[in-house]
Amino acid sequence: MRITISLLGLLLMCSVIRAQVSIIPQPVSVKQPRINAKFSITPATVIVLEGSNLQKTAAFLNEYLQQIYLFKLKVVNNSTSANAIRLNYERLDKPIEGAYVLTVNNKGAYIAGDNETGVFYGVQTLFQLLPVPDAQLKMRPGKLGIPYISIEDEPRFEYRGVHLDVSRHFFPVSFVKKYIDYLAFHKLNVFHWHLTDDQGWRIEIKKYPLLTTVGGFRNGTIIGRFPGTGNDNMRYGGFYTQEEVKEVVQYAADRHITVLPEIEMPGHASAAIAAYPQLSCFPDESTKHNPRAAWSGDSTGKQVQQTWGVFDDVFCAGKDNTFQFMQDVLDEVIPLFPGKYLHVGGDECPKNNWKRCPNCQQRIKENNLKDEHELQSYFIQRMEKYLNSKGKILIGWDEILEGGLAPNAMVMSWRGEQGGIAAAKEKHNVIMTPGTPVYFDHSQTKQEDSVTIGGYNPIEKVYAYEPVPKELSAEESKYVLGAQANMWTEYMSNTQKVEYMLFPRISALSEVLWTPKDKKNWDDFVIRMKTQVKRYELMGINYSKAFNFSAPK
Ligand code: TNX
Repeated sequence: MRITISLLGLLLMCSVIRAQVSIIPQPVSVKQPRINAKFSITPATVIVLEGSNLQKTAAFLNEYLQQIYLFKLKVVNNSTSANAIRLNYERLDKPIEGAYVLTVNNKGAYIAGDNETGVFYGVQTLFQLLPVPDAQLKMRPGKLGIPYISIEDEPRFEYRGVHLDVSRHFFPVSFVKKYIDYLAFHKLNVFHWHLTDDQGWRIEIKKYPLLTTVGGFRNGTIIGRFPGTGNDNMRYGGFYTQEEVKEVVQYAADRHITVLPEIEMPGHASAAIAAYPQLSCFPDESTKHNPRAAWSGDSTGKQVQQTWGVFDDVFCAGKDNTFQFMQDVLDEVIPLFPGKYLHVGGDECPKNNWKRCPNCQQRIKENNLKDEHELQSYFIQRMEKYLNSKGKILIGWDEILEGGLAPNAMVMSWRGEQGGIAAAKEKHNVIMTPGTPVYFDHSQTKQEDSVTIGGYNPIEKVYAYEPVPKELSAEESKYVLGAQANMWTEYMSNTQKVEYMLFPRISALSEVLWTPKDKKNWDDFVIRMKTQVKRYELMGINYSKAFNFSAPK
């Protein structure tokens, strides 16, 4: 008992000396003076733009202050006041993308990035130094005390991604923007937008309007876990116009996030085929669906799928029309996305149709291909040539290794890490997205109260993930550009569920991707998460409570 009391006293003393800061992801270096001094942000504080092009970043800071604390600051170009937050640049000669320093002392707050992204991240960190009012916002401090501190920070990996499948379920632009905000808050920088799949084509292509008017809608959806207990018999769908896509891409760019579009080929093509049956090896065959799953409406002809899984009706690799179509689609997609990568899927493409398709067999013969796996490789390589000629780098799921990797392709390793390891050894860049532990469609608790796809990826497992496999040498490890969590939405029909699956695991992921390996510490993370959860509540986020960060250890 006595020990507990004196320990408590010691803890209290410490907290007098140093305010507990809870920054996620944990920065590279955080130093606090041994005094509990604070700088106060009040409505009289000014934001000083000492560097160029920082108006937007200042506006973000103001937006946040307005939203949470109901006041905004004046933005000026110079001031000698100590009641100021200064935004500037440092190390312009040798910049590290996203690096920044943040200092708070008797001269006010100073944030300097190596570039604009760095300043933006510094501001994200500043948010986390502010006191967190309670979620009901009963008490909004008019004076925001932030502790004296000195932070130096930079990301561990250059690729820090989260994906969202908008085909299985469709989410409005407003939610996609929110999702992007969540990434930005965690200093993540790639939003992988999975735009096409068997259950819906979600991006407007002007040359092929039926892709969205027909391929963007299905006549029903199975109820419950596959094969389901029935079909809801409700027409379901939606798509993004090119104008909306541009809006999302700009919104992301303003938050220093690149949008990586995925246009699936040659598999997961049912929705495109429903719109343009000629893209199939067998245009006259009706769409096959699993007889165990209930079907809604017409089951003849080509149909958008109403259930989940892998389907045989894929893009025909024998017909030149298919390639023309794909190129036309890419011609419209490429200008919408300024990033250097374009994802072409390449996963889960059954070869059954190609085996019995005379055109595909002819293509195999003409090109001296060994089998249908090499035909898939031919398909991807042909698309790669096209993308490269337009200045884009092709990304594919790890199946693109089968039958020979396209020469400049980057690989997303999802079936474990083996594909990633093999690709890195072949000197190809790699993004690690292994199902265990970074598939966020898997359960976070063994007793989920709604249906998930299965699996078990609790936050502890996500936190413990190390993206660079032991099997790689130091040289080979350089090819691992980062990692990504994937959000497949078969069992997420609404935005609340997506948030529930994303949070709090996204916070753990951010530390996997940002924080130096030797600075990661689960116990410390748990302590910081207590505050992070309050921020979730403040932002009105629906998060999973599977892990209780407040429980005594
Ligand atoms: C596999 S990961 C898929 C997706 C599914 C997901 C479900 C990948 C490249 N393909 O089509 O939605 O599993 O976890």
